[in-house]
Amino acid sequence: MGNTVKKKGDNLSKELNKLTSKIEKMPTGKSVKSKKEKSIVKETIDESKVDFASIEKKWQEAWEEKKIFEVKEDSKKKKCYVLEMYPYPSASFLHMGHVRNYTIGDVFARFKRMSGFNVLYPMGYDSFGLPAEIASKKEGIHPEEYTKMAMEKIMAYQKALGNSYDWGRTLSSHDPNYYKWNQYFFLKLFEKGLAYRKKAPVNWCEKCQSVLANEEAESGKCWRCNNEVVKKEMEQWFFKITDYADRLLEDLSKIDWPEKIKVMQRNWIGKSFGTEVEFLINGKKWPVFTTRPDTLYGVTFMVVSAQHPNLMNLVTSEQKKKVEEFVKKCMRARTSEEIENLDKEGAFTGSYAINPLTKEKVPVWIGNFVVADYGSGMVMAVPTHDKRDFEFAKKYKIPMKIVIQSKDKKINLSDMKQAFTENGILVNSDKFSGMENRIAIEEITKELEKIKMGKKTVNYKIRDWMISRQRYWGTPIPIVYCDNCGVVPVSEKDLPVLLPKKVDFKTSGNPLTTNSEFVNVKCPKCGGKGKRETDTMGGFVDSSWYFLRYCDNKNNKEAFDKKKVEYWMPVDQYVGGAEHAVMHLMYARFFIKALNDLGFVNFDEPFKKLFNQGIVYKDGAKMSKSKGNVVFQTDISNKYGIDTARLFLMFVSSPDRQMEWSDDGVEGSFRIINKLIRLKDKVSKNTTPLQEHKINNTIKLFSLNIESFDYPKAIISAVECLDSFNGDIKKENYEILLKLFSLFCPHITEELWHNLGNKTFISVADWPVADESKINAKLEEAEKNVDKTVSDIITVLNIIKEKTGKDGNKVYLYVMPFELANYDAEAIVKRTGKEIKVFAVNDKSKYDPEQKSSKAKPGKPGIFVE
Ligand code: ANZ
Ligand code: ZN
Repeated sequence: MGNTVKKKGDNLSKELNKLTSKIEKMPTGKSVKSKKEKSIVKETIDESKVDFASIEKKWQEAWEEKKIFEVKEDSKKKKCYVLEMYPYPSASFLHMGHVRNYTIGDVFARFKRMSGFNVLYPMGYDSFGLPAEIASKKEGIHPEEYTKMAMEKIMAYQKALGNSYDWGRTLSSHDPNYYKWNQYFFLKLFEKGLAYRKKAPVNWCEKCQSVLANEEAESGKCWRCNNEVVKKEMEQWFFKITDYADRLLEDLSKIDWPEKIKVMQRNWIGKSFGTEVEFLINGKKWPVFTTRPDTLYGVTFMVVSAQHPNLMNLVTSEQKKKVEEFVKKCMRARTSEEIENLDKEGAFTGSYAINPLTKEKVPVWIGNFVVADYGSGMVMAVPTHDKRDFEFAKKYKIPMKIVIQSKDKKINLSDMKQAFTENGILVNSDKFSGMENRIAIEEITKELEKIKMGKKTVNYKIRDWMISRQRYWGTPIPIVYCDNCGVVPVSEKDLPVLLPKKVDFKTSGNPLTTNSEFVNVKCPKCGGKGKRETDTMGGFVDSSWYFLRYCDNKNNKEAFDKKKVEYWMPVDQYVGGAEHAVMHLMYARFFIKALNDLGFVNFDEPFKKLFNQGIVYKDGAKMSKSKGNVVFQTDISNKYGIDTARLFLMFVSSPDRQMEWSDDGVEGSFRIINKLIRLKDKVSKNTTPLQEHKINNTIKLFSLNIESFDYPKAIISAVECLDSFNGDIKKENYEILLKLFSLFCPHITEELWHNLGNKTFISVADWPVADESKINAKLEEAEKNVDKTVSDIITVLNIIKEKTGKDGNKVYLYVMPFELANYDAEAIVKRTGKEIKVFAVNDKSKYDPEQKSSKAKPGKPGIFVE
């Protein structure tokens, strides 16, 4: 990944360098070339003595005191809900990756707010989870203290960013006022049969007698004792997301998300149309799922999963030992990625299966590449036309048979190097031979249906959502087990089931089981002895509806007021990492659909638009504390102020791209801000058509680019505009520039805005609207021509001086007749210090002793100097 990082940011950083080097030269008249000179520029900047830190503090306090970012429902105003995925509060500083992430959302929220929308932009904390629990096991600090401390810290750092959050709406998932409603919704789903219990494999350490999270079982070893981790079947709670598979798939068309995320969701749902084919093994029917019934005549063996529940029914006594050894080998916990890349391995069961059409007998193997819980957990293997089967057959020298022939180049068993997986014509397939394989898929399925040995079917990859965690730091599942009544839900009036504070963190198992007062309770139904469920809910339950609670975070009667939620929802712009493409984003979509069915909300998709920010890299690796390659928020803000960090991060690369951090660019952004500050001294009453053109054109470009998240382009347009002012700028136009920059640099622009005498806040000022009638690209063209001509005149003057030792005094310009208006003699006089006369080339009365007018070209006048 390291190599591609640079490439992507390249063009933009070039652009940035070009722009900021212009700025380097302009304000002080010193160009920055050597290191020595660079320090001169630093000194001049230091001379400006702008105390960024106190400006930031002043305006952050003023915004909070005046509550300018707090919002209420207002039916007369169009709403816009901007949301960043709420963070896990870890007790560490924010680094540039975080700063970038939060700035992306803030810029958008500020833009929408100034554009007249009623903007809901909240922040809260995903404060349940494993790290706090691990910290308490290691350091003896209670997860609650740890979480409180971490939240205070992260909030302080977030506030220092100057983001326009409505801090009155904050929430944290470990707050009983929040998780009470997790429990409430759990009960509602339970009533509907959408929450249920079943056995499922967990990571298990035999030595610690404990369930492990995936994070604790990395590379198959227990984090505590380094013992091998195995899979163990245990009762777990699930949400029935599979009931919603089709809706989750179809409704992707309703939402405006990056296509790559939609693709990941589609793959995760994994809807697959195929055929179920029945094979007879020892007189019993065993179904297999195939998407390629057209290859049925080419089946030369069967493969069953090592975790298939009825596996042992297939194994003959001679094969038992070998099979058991192999199954044990497969017990080790593995990630799905590991399974993908595993060498294909297996063992023979001793049994044979009968092909329903050919009546051929083929051997049944066990294989590590067949998953137990997809299809039927057994496959019909066609090594000639399936990659995995090919590998397996080669390894165990199982015969093969070609049944699909290529239309282009005939394939032969003798020189086959890989499976032929393309379309073709059936061969060796009895009455189906000669048929196109796409058609044969249909025809062979029909034949199977006729003889009652198969049928059309659909399979999904998605599995029900396992919410159980054998952990302390999460929402207790509101269930009691009673010997008489079985599984009994806690009644609603007894919610919340509070997480007890007193537990023993030294246990290797779930600390929650150590508090007997919590565990031993009366059965809610019969009053007899009961035991509480000690599993807690995984954090994805918390994050599946927190955005609803922001709409009404103080409600203690309901999870939220339906009207309020219906005003604000759905989220108009969601911002977060692509790593959440499937889990969080799928679970939240499911949860909202379920709440919709239960009548809690009247919409069925939570996030209308999604934006994935790119990752920040440094020295080729993702910026992270564990890698030790972090640049902290304070590293930059202490030196330049947070506005510089924000501007730089949004400028240097498009927010959806990954970027490589570089210290160099930061100074460039700092100079932009300083130029903006200095321009305040040039504020006047005067303007020109050219100035009006530039300002209005910039408003237009800037707004369009913010709307589409092309932040660097927006900034480039504003910086170019800023750059073009070497003389006066009309006050109103300067204020417009401040408004544009305020999205990225909210503190310094707020300060400058007030310096101009404004009593309101720029942060909630009206967004400027471009006056199209003042946009005239010709003016800009003309300006460029004058620039070029001035530099040509200077060159000519220098040549004359060199040749004759004399200074020229009078300059005559000959321009195309239609360009006459573009050459403002007065402006050229100002810039060259010479007397200037401008003629059209066809002017009969022009003074032109050396016939220089014949050299004139459009955009390039002839020049004569006396
Ligand atoms: C015979 C065959 C011949 C297949 C061929 C493919 C190509 P998708 O599209 O992902 O649904 N399969 C079925 N159940 C499986 C399981 N539990 N574990 C691993 N593989 C399984 O893939 C369906 C195909 O994956 C099925 O079609 C089956 O192999 C395999 F030339 O059947 B096929
Ligand atoms: Zn009971």
